[in-house]
Amino acid sequence: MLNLEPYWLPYTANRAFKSDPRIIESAQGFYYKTRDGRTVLDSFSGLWSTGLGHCHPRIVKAVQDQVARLDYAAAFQVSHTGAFELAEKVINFAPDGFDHVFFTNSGSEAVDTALKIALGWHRVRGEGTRIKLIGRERGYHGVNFGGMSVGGIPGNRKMFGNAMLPNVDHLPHTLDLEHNAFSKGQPGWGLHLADELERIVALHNAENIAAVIVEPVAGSAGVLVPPLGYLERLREICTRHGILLIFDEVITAFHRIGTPFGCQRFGVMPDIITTAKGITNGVIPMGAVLVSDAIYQSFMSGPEHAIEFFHGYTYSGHPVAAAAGLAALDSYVEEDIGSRVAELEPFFEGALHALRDAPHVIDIRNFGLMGAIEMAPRPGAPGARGMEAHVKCFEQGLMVRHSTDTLAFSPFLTFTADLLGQTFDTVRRVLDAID
Ligand code: PXG
Repeated sequence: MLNLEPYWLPYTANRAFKSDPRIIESAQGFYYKTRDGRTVLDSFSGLWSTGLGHCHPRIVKAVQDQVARLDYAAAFQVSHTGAFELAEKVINFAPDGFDHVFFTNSGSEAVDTALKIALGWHRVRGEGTRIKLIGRERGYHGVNFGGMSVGGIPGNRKMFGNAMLPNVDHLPHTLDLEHNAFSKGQPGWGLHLADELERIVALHNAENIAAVIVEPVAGSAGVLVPPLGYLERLREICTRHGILLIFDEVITAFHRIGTPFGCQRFGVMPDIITTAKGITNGVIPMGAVLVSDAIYQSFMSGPEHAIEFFHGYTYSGHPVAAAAGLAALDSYVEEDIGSRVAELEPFFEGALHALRDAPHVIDIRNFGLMGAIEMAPRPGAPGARGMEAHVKCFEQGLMVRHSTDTLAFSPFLTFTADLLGQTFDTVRRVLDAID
């Protein structure tokens, strides 16, 4: 008997889970195998992480070889080949203007690292009054104190309300079902919400503001797609006021919305990019922060023997993670993943929006291979319908992600139109069956 009690599961209804556990034993390609021997189609690529498929042979081999050759190398004042090779590959993968990579072990750490880089950058340039950080309502930037503070999902904040970083403000989010429900791709309504940044700048004064951080497409909040022109407007306002723009691309990088990084699809370049997940195809934990040469060089002052940025993790650039990253990045290129996503996107959009007339559905949103179906909450029990849909889908052989009453989809980048059809047939059956 497996003892379920000692493990405190993350972001999980522990008591409900332990009375009806869903335990995965193995995975291959598009499928999980459960402990009780059932096969489950994964509609979420792990947790937005495993776009190339589970147990990708090239990545598995790279990890196996690496762990037997160099399991770990001290990360401070010493390094190893793989970290440099991966940094170069990430830079070649990224848009022009990103020249240096700081490695972390998760998206949360990438975000807190980026916020510290932003604060440090202003300070080393003599603008140390710039300490205010601007996030956005319904944004998700991980669970560490910086990311939690700039994040804007109420449930993630309420238990820690008074412990947040103090110098933070938030832009409004851009979802308004009255105006942009059932938009396919970018909504035409909502550009004016970017101008709220001008109001925030006027209130706090640009000289006090370090950075604005947003997800190009908000993932965790249930796929909130930026209105047409919105990201361009944020870019323009940040540039005008000397504020750094950080794109949190933990989800949107590595072809999730088609291009290698999400910013390329929108044609809007931030100053700093955070990423994680797809960098190793989710196989070994890793995150990264990308910056320009100008930002990096600003830190490269003072005596040469002195540390320039007092920040880093024991496992920054871990050899096994780096090996997984190198294999994943080669696979994105050699398997022509960008073209495959572009081909799949219209099928995904069609299959998703075909559920518009299904019971409970009040909105459907999509961009690239990110999609969400929002259901009306059950009166007096928000989240109950979403949880039931998740459990019922799992029982019917489909792994679906839900947050409160929104179902989110992150199909494999190499998925097929047939399997998309199968995915949404199951979802429709389940929506038909639940109250
Ligand atoms: N930023 C963004 C934009 C994210 O999506 C993080 C930071 C934090 O990453 P780590 O690696 O610390 O978890 C994330 C993570 C969901 C879901 O269901 C989303 C995330 C993680 C797990 C589930 O939407 N995003």
